[in-house]
Amino acid sequence: MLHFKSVPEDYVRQSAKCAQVALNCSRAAHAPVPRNAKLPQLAALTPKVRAFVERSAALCQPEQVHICDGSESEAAALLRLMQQQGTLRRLPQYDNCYLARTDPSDVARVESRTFICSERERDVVPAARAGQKSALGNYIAPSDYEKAMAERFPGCMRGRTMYVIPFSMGPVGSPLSKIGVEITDSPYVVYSMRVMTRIGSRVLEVLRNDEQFVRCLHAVGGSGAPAVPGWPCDPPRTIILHKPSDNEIISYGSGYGGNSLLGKKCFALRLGSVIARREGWLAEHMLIVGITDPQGRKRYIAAAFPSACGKTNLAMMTPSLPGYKVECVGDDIAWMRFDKNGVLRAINPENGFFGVAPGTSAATNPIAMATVFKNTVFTNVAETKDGGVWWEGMGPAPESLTDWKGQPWDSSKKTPAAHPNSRFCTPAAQCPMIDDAWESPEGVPISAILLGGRRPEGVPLVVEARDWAHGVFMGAAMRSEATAAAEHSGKVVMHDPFAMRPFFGYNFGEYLQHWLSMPRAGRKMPKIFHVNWFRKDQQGKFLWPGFGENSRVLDWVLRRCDEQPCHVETPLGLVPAPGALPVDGLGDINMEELFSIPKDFWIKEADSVEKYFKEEVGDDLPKQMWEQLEILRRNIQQS
Ligand code: OXD
Ligand code: MN
Repeated sequence: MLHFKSVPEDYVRQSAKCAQVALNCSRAAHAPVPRNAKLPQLAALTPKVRAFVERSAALCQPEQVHICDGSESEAAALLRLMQQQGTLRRLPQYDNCYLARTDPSDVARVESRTFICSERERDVVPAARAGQKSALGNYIAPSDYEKAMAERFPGCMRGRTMYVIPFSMGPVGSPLSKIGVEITDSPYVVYSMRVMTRIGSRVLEVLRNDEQFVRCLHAVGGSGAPAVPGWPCDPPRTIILHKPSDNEIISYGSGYGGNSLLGKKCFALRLGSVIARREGWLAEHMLIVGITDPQGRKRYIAAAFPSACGKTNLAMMTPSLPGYKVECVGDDIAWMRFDKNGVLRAINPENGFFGVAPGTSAATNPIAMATVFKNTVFTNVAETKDGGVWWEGMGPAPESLTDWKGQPWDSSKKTPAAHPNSRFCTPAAQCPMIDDAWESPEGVPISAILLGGRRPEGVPLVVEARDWAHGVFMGAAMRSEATAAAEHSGKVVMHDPFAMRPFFGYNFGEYLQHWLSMPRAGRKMPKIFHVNWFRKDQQGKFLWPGFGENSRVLDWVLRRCDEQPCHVETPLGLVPAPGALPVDGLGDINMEELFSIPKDFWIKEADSVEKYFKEEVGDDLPKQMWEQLEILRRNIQQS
């Protein structure tokens, strides 16, 4: 619950009045909003939403309150306002595209300052880390949670507009969707939430039938003139708090990405995973794609890769194998639930792509390139002289550029022109290969689940799990090189189980138990595979071309889903039988090295997984995971 005891009743009443005239206020203060803009009145809010808005206004003391209706005119007004404030620059090269530059200390998710609150630490942190820092979830006690809020929120929106964003994760009204209300003082967040989720009056309508929603309170913080014009923030005091028991998310100090677009990681994954366990489904860091084979059969797969490991590229893949077609349902998050026929069905709870820009090019992801040059906000990419964008990996650098910090840049510079975690925020509906069923309320049927990461050494291109429990073990044992999406640096290989390490909303041991509990009579369990597009040879060269050529791996995966006997057993699981992976036309692929299972490497890998399980999970690790580790060890020893 928010604290507002010390705020006079009067203020609450006044803020309520404010809401009713907010658009008029903002018209006077900055952005002109068309007169015909429709404003849902505060009085028209459901009682719980209204109470949340009033309490938040009383706490944060904004100058005015604006309830977002999600209209086009509202979006246009926000864009005008942000250009006036210096948050966005229009990019005249493209249609309705904008560039934002953040404060250089507000560029990525801040995992070290992201916490989950519960009465019992064990709800969040596995047994082995009781009272210590855990790699699998930062715990905060309720009293510290309250204190963190009390130190930051009172009066933090003075002189600013408080926006109220009703949003739906998933198609509005779908039985698989969930609703949130984000309160924020950042117009950039409002505009981005409009792209990444479904917002506005139609969402409030759904709330009229069911008052359940997740309360999300976000403030950028900072006072006085911001260090970067149009980007107020408070990096030293940034904090992201989740209280699953109260369906509450609180975020202060950062305006960027998963720290501030609270529907994404905070709701859809951290709170989502808690809700999913409670209700018997799965909220996962996974892309979803539809694949049509040359016979015209369509199947869907979901895939969990850590941030910046090519989820968006796979989700938008142009398959190189003739006769195949890939269509995109989502590139980051999947909510999956078994239906009454025992089929696992997935929705993408998002409405847009918040993709990593560097590395995206006509060669690596032509579909993304065909998607992002209209109606897009780019953040922290470089700008060309003529009002276009550029990032590392897009193609040859234009002669002169302005880098992500607004400084002149040319290729002699040692620093990158675009920040490695620079992003495009673009509507999914305009992706040329968006799947026809991407907004289907019942979700798409999932035939296979892929897990993977960046593993330069030792890990084969593709391995099929022998059964569900083995697949869960593969997910638990996942590791990957660190990425720029969070505040880690360097190329360390980190444990990242299920690509969810930064996103678990509850005890990881219980999460594994939840996955293990999925098989039931009458359920058609998807097959689970581990893939690694990133294995390198002794010279540091990738052994596999990746991108569209990954369709060759998908072809094998789908044949295995049909139970075709195109596999052989290995100590790690099932891999393609010799000749079963179509590599014709690829030139010299060293299949032996690509699929080799070096004994020394795997002994060390098993040791590292054991150490991780012991040090990070301990007594909460389901015993099936220890059994699977033993099977792995035995298989490796005998190989
Ligand atoms: C993301 C991430 O932004 O995983 O999608 O970091
Ligand atoms: Mn992600």
